[in-house]
Amino acid sequence: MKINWLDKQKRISVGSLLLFFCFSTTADDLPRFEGWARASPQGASNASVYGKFFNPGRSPVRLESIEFSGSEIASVHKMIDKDGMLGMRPGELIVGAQESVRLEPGGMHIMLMKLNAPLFNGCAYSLIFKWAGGKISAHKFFVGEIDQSTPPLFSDSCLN
Ligand SMILES: [Cu+2]
Repeated sequence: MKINWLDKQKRISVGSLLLFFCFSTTADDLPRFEGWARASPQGASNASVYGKFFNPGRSPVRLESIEFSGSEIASVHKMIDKDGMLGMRPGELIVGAQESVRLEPGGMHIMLMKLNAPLFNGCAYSLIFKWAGGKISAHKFFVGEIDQSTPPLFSDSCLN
C-alpha cells in the first residue's frame, strides 16, 4: 500500500517536471552571440568586443548585464557624435524577436574596461550575458590580430 503511494508520488513529480521543462525557457530560445575582438596592443587596459547577437525567441530580449572575468567592467557602448567629436557612452541593447544586432568597429561594441591581462591573438574567452527576465546565456569570443577588422577564423593557437 505504501509502495503504491510512493509510486504515484513519483509519477506526479515526473509529470510536473516534464511540464516545467515544457513551459520554461529551453536552450534553443536563448540569445546567441558570435563574438570577436582584437589582440590587445601593449599597455592597453581596455578592449572592445564585436560580433552578432541573434534572438531566436518569440519576444524581444534586453541585456541587463555582462560578466567577464578578465576585466573589472564589461558593458555595451554606443558611439555618439557630439559636435563633430566621436565618443562612446554606455547604451541599451535590445534584440527583437527573431532579429539580429551587430556590433562592429566604429559602432556599438562591448567595452571591457580595466583588463586583468591583455587579450591574446588566437585565444577564446568566455562572456556571460544576463537578460531582463532572468535568462542567462554564456558565449565565447575569439581574438584575432591587433588590426583585425573582420571576425577572425577560429584557431586554437592560444598562448594563454
Ligand atoms: Cu567603448
